[in-house]
Amino acid sequence: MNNLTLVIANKNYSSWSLRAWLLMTQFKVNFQEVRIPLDTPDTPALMDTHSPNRRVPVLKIGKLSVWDSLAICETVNERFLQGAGWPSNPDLRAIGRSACAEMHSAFGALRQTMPMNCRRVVSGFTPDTATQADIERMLALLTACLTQSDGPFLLGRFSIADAFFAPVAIRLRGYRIETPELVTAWIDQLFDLPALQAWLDDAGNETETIDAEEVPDRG
Ligand SMILES: N[C@@H](CCC(=O)N[C@@H](CS)C(=O)NCC(=O)O)C(=O)O
Repeated sequence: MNNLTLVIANKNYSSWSLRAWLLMTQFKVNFQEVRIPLDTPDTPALMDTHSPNRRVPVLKIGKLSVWDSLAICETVNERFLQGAGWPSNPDLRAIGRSACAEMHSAFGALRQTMPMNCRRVVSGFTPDTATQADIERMLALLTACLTQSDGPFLLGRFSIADAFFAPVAIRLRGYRIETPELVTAWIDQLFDLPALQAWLDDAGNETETIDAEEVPDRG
């Protein structure tokens, strides 16, 4: 057993945790998992124990803590995947890095009004104007990646980009957003991965509910 521990939150809700977990699981990196349920009286103390910024995911490599999902994915790629987390084509790598950076720094409305919720399919969801604009940009970005790489994953083979956008795939399905054929095929590919299925199964078995993350059905 190596000395890697990935600290995550609820699998049902934690989109940031999913990114790091999916990359490591799909690439068969051995790690132990520590789960901190969000929004409980114990959450702040547990976060203090495991995370320098009270957020997860955190990857512990021996005494070293790496926080933030993008930093974790890059570190895992560098230390454990010999670079296989990104495609070998430098143009696709640059596109993938741009896409992940955009995911990290934008899409605020989509994140806020369409929280990831692995257990739910929300009916009657109508995006507001800002969310609709985020959805349109998202679909354009996903389509551009799939067109440029020729699929079936965003940059060809499964990469950090797919790990990063997996929560988006879950949201697009979960809020019943209409997607172009190319994007639908990518979502199907992702959902077919045993690693993602394992995460979804675990999420389905969790018992905690966070009301603020539960978007009501509207018909
Ligand atoms: N940009 C950070 C965001 C991490 C983040 O916001 N994580 C949430 C869980 S999804 C968290 O730890 N929240 C702490 C809390 O709600 O107490 C990343 O990419 O890792």
